[in-house]
Amino acid sequence: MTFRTRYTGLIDKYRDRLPVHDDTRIISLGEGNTPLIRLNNIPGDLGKDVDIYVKYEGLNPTGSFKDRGMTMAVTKAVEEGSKAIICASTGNTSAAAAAYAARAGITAFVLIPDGKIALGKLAQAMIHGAVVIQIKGNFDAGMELVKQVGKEAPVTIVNSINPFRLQGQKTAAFEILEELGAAPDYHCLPVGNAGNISAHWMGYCEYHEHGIVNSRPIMVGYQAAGSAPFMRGEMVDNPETVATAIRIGHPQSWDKAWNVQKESSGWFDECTDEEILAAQKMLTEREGIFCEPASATSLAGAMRDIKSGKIPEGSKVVCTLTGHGLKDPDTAIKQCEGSNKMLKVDATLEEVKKAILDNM
Ligand code: AN7
Repeated sequence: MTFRTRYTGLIDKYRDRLPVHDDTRIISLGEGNTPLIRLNNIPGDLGKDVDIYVKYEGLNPTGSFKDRGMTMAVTKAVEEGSKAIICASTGNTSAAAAAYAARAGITAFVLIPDGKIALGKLAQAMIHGAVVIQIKGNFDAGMELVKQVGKEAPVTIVNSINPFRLQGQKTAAFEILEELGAAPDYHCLPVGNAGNISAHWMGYCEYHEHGIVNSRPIMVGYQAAGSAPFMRGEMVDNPETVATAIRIGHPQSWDKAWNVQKESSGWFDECTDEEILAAQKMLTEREGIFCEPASATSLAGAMRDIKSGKIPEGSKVVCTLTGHGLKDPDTAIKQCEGSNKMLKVDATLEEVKKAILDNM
């Protein structure tokens, strides 16, 4: 039996393509290397001959794609001598910042919208020992405050306006290209600040420019209908959606994302909360894959565009599932309220047997 080399995170794997030095102390939790899962049942359900893969970023160490960016941002912050990091967050960035700061032995300050982040994410920020600053305002307000306080206090901003974040996140595109051996025809992502779609495009372009692959995908960004500035063509002041991760009205990577759309001949679209939740449920029930609501936006949009033929049959489609379903247990349980599969019976053989036979 031969043993493989231990996987030690994406900076180690892609250090030639990332801004680190040989002696940089790398702050890693083994992020990256997430599975690209081919959907078995949903294409048939849609009645379409398409190949759909989901990149399950929820399997990163803190349960979202943010770890890819955070390993880079915190590694560089520590290299530069920073003792504290700060971010505004709809939840996942704060969870990642808290964990990587703990790993590095520095302080994390996280600004979150009071009452509007999913329970799992709040638990993560708290248990990792971040200083949690709940603001009576939304993500966009928090982001503005972080930008201002970053000028006045000795803290490193680790939101995606920190360019090292996107450097780390571009590695997801590398992994997809390596696994598929070529670019997919379409890559669909949920869009909030639009950092991730921009980072993926950077990664695709980098492998293309270096001749490692000879094609690039069409990039498609889906937003939640109540928080869809790219659809409106302008900033949205009071974004609302069940997908709290992407409850963002003033995207920080606005220009970058429009460039991605133009250069890749892609498009933006929006999904209603109902479509998002239906896609989340379909993925759990039909494929056994549990992602958080925001993540299901990529699949919700892709399914609609596949059904309409905008994404034609014969296409190879990758949907990024940005975060794990366990991040938001409340919404998951609410989705199943009134389910006839939740039974309460007496603790007797007879009752349990009846419950089984009645539900076969
Ligand atoms: C699950 O955590 O902005 O378009 O503060 O958590 O790169 O912003 C989260 C964003 C998609 C959108 N899916 O990515 C934050 C935060 C999930 C997310 C997005 C987020 P971007």
